[in-house]
Amino acid sequence: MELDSNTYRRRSWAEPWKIKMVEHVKMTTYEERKKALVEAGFNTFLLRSGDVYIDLLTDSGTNAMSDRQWAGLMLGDEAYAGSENYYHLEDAIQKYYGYKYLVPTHQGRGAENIISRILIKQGDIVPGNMYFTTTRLHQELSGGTFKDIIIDEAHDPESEYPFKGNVDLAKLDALVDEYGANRISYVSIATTVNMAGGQPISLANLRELRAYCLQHGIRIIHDMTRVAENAWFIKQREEGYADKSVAEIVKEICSLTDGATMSAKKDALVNIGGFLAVNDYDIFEEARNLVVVYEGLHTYGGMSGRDMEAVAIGIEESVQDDHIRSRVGQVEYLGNRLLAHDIPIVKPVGSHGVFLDAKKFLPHVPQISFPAQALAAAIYLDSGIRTMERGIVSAGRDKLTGDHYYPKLELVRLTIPRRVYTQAHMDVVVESILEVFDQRNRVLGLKMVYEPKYLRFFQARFESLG
Ligand code: P71
Repeated sequence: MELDSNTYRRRSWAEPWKIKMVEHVKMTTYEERKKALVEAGFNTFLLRSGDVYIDLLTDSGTNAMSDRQWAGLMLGDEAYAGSENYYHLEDAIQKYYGYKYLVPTHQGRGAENIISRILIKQGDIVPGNMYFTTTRLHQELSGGTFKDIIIDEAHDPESEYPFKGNVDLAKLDALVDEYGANRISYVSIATTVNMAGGQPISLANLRELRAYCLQHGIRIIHDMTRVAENAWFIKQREEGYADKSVAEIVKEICSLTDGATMSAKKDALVNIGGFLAVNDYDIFEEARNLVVVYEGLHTYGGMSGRDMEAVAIGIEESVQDDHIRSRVGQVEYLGNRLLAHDIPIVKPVGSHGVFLDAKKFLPHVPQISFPAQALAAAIYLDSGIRTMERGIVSAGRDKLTGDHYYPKLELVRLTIPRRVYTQAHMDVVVESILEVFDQRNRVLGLKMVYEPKYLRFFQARFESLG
């Protein structure tokens, strides 16, 4: 029998790897989980991971490294200065992202601190496609004020717009009119937009933004934490990109920006690491000077040589079409199964996780009783699955009025680590969410009893209202 040459084409998003080593996970009883949850003050950040069955807290630093990356660790050159691995990392960043100069940092927020200190002056405005917690805090600590210029669709969980990470240029233009371009430090562009549910920006929108910014002399700083995932959505959804590789699209995105902060703990498939990359030599020089104050020498930032090697290899693996297809495919599998049961989630399904709409899930819990925090606690109690609040607790308080921000999006994030869990794990997650949905009337909300000053969601403590 003659087989058509297409017969062997991979049809499913099935993983392009097999498992060489396993890590056992612990199953717990309801009583054990209840005790752990009370001890953690109903905050999933405060649970011990030994009490967690499936850990969907974050995709940050929770990735499984490949055999090539583990082998790379053995090539760590732990010289204090000028480590060979620094040069490998520099090569990878130039080759796959196209940025000229590299300043390594211990993780993303290290790079955010440095670039904010360099580019933001007291009283400046920093527009961006939605805030991210650590990014905005560093902008504020440097004297800046973040302004959201993302399109309105991004704040609507029901909108199926394919590029909910896009910028509304009219919103940016209004800021330029009001404050003048010279008070705008830079435009902060994230790929993909985490707090909107892992939503992408299109290349058409980024190109338009670039033209506008060039005209007004405004820089674009790229939060490239999940750039390969953003590129995959462009390949799937944007006209003219179906035949381009993810690697080509990633490079094109980067080419439309002036510099980038990166948390390598996400896209780049490692457990720790990050960097600042810029094209302007003067900014590089200043960053290279500041990094020795906050992170470490300019050829390691906060990373060991072996960490830098793992990042360099991870960057290369992260832009392979097969890898990204399966990574996003798994997230979509989970999202589509929940949608089939009419569970309210942010649509379209995002790149790094599925986001439950807590306002719709628990309509009887007012936002001031922290519905997303309460829902994350209920899911843990049901099954030992750990998720993360991305709502009013994460949003924090307005630095001027001291009042809570009341974000439109009140979400629970089921974040999928890369190359870690199986389809069967995703099925267990669906079972648990359906169970909690059936019993949602029993979830009554929480009261905050301890509130830290910075990034309160990490360590805040709560008590149950019933
Ligand atoms: C995530 C994280 C890690 C995190 C950070 C803050 C609160 C809870 C969890 C980190 C990001 C990110 C984007 C878009 C910068 C950072 C900071 N995300 N930009 O999603 O998603 O990077 O953690 O390496 O410092 O769980 P860093």
